[in-house]
Amino acid sequence: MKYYITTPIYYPNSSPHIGTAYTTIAADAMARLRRMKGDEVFFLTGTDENAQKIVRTAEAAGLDPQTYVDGIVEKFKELWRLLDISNDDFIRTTEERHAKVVQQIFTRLYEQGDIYKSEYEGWYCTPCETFWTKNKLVDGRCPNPDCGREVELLKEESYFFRLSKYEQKLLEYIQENPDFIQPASRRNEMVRFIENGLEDLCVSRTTFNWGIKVPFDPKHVVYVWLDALINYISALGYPDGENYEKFWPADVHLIGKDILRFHTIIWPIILMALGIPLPKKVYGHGWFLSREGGKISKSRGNVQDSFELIRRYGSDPIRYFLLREMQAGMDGTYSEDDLVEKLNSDLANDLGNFVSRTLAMIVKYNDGKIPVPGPDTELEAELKNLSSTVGKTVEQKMLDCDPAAALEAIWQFVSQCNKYVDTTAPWNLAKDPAQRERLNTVLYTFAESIRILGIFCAPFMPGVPKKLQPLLGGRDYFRYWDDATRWNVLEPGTVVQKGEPIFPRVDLSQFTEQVQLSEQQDKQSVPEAQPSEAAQMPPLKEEISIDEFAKLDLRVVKVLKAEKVEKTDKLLKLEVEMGGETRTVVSGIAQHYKPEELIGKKVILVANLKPAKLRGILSQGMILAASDQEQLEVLTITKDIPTGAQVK
Ligand code: ME8
Repeated sequence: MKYYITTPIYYPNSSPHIGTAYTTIAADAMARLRRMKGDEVFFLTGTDENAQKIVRTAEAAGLDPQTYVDGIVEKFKELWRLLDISNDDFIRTTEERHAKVVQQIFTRLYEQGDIYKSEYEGWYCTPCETFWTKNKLVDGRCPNPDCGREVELLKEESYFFRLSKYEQKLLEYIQENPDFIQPASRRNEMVRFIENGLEDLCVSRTTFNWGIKVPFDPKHVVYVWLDALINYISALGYPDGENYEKFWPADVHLIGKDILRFHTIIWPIILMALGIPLPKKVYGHGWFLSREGGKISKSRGNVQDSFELIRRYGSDPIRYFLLREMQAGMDGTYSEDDLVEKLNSDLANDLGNFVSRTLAMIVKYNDGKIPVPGPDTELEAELKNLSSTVGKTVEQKMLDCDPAAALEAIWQFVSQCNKYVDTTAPWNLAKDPAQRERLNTVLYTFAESIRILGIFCAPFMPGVPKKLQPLLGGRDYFRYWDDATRWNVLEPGTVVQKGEPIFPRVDLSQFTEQVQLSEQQDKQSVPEAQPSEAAQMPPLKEEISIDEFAKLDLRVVKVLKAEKVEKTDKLLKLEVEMGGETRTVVSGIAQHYKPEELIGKKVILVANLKPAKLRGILSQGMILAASDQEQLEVLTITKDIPTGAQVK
């Protein structure tokens, strides 16, 4: 079987971010699974470089567009490398192999009468690279709900593409091929849009010259969307390349919902006009939103440096979090807090602990050797059945472009594995020599479950099998998907290693403290050698004015309740009272105070600090404390000053 999957080609107008990364990671997981199933896979990604907005951004950066995009494209490639993206090709629309196909197609469509010359008078949104008619604008601005920016009036000679001619044919195609536009909710949206009538599309520009020239009329450059969509076949060597023959039509174009219209109207009509088959599926997934609610996007400026995130957590946890968080047909929410929480609960705790504790038991009870198993009981049969159900579910869910559901199924297996440990209680079996054979079966089942988990995780977190391989004796057991539903693969006698935890727990505060410290250090001039006592003192911060200080709202509050935050060593959850109002505050003081020591104390709260979620708890402010590296003391008020009083 062959499998061709694509991502959008991204605009290299700024560095890639988490949202962009989602589509690429999801496509990568699908491609990896199909390869593990033995399919011949072609996985394509790339960059969309001939956009007007690129010209503007490059100008603003004082660079020519080519130099500008060359720099950003390197960042995309580097990010994909760091995130273990296994693309087979990377297409850039400034490459000759692409431009020549676009020119060929443009000429052909012109010659057969599907493209004609006329004059365009209307509006253009450069950030969206979209033409709009006046009646579509909202308050004179871009009607795209995620944009709403200013549009520009264009009046220029242009070529037009006869979308209207194909309206009925496209509608019929969509009705007859329900799988073509997915998820189904998005299909209905597109059908309604087409039924409202398609207007011919302006497909060339004359007011700038960055882009692919219309070969027979070179003062025109081809409209960026017509140019970009063609990448899906130019990369295969259309019209006569070997890969084109082999891989077209694509199995899936995976994209975000923002660009569904281009992919399910303009693109199929280009293909219909050329008389070539349509892609089997266009899947428009939701967006990652920030916790405040807006789409994570370059223009909103709410993106976190992806390279820094990888430095902090590594590629696998980021891949896991993004894939698990975006439920089919919905938007997902991204925050670093939630990422850390998932890493600690699902990866360090559920998966990582299962691996460490079971390997430790093989080491302890059988000198690290995988034993010869005895007969199965119902417990083993149950685990085996589940592994084959999960294997099938994951395959289907990934064909449906739903990695979140696939991971959910895998985590049912993880949880069943943990239950198996608790139910079989090998620590009791080990005490009774009569139970030796049963213990061997259990230890053997542990090792097999680890092998199977390695296969299940491989498409989603390619680092996991690499970590497990040396622990299970060094052989690569993780290449074929179907081996996950086969048992008794490991050879008894194989020596396992306990190793380091495959996913160590992470505390977000370790990074925020690091950042604060390095920011402070950055602000200091190079320090002279200092006397030893002063060297202990953290450097002083920049001077501020009294007005800046006055912005801080410090208040006296009373601690009503205090408890440890589950699964953390450092955090206490406090309930404090301030002039009749109660607030929840999460504070990193658990190593210095028992919860009961704080109850009834009057302490000082930074009351106007923006609330932040820590371990899923909304913390509404911060308690003041003095500390050095070893000790910490919460600042308290000993006189009878009422809560709510200001600290100045
Ligand atoms: O539209 N959540 O490029 P682009 C999820 N060049 N996915 C997101 C996202 C978010 N917050 N932000 C971006 C273009 N994406 C055109 C495509 S294809 C022939 C031309 C992902 O750089 C999502 O896949 O604006 C979205 O469709 C794509 O990035 C847009 O990338």
